[in-house]
Amino acid sequence: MVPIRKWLSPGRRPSKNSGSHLVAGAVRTLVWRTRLSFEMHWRDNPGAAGNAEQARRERREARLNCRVFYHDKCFDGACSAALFTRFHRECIGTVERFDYRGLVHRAGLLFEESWFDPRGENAIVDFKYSSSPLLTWWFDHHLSAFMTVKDEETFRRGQADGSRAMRQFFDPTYTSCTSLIAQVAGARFGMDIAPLQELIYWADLIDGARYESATSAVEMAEPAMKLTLVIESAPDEGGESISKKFIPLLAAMPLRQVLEQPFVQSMLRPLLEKHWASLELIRSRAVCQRGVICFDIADQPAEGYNKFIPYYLFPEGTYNVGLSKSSFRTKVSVGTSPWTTQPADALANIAAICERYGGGGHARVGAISFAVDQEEAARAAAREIVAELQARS
Ligand SMILES: [Mn+2]
Repeated sequence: MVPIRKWLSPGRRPSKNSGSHLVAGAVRTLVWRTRLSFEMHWRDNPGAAGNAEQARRERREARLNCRVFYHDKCFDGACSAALFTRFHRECIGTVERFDYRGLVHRAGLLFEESWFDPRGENAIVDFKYSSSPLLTWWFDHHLSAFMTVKDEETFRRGQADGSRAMRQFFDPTYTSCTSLIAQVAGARFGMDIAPLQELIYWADLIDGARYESATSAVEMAEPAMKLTLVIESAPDEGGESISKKFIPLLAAMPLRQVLEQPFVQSMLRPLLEKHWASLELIRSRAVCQRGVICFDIADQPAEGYNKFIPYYLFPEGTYNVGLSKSSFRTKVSVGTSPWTTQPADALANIAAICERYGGGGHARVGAISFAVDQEEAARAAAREIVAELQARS
């Protein structure tokens, strides 16, 4: 039998001096008496109470769960999970609870079948497809969305026979997964997405790295920029990424209000201090000659820096070559300014340059990793690449 003390929880005990609390106290006594009579009834008819208990358990289990897998430590990933949840609540309504699991890219299997909830719904947003029959929802905009041919065939079959046509959506022409979900929710499910325009705008801008200037990318004046810094760089708490804490907030309030949350402010402060310190360090080392910005900060190990800092310091630079060191590698980073006025066909292929030194990347940015103790080899490579890029101008 439940002890009476449990019903009269101390935190909710009415105070003696307040009139409204006297009323509350009377109501509480009434509730208490009703429960007491139920309790007595239960003792007299244990069979009836057993049935009631079983019915309660069944009701509880019938409240379905949706497990949402999302791209962890990514602004668009967190926004996608937030928008998906709001869409599901407003337009679908088949589940009562949502729980979230962040995913990161890694070698080997990305999903384990046991992660999917076999009785509720399962969703993946802003991350690769899974051909598990337990996958209900999927939204993605990455070109490399399918890990295997079988995965892609499973997806196409579900679209062709209509069984998943209104549950799984893939369109790599979208800049962010957030904007893809918004488009589908609005056009195909009738959701009012007008209140989410701010979220969609910033997810597109940040996931597409379409910053209007190095100043906006480095000074991070906009709330969305600071939120991205926290979501992507704040250290884990209790072995868990903090991006999950943002999901209930992102589609529920303006971004400025998310930023004002005390837990966000306390995580932001040390990250901004590190950011400004790395800006000053690079400022003290960097030079720009013949269109190439170069700097060497390998003597001050750190876990990364904002990659737009070189163009913030030298807006006239076309390329940058940086030598840095972290706990696990010495790195030569090579990049092209996103704001360069040079025609695309005149620009160097950075991936090809980095590949010659055992590194790789994309046409505009790339990197070469060296072992922590191979600083001199990394420095020599950086010097050669600077000379090669300067010779182009
Ligand atoms: Mn994305």
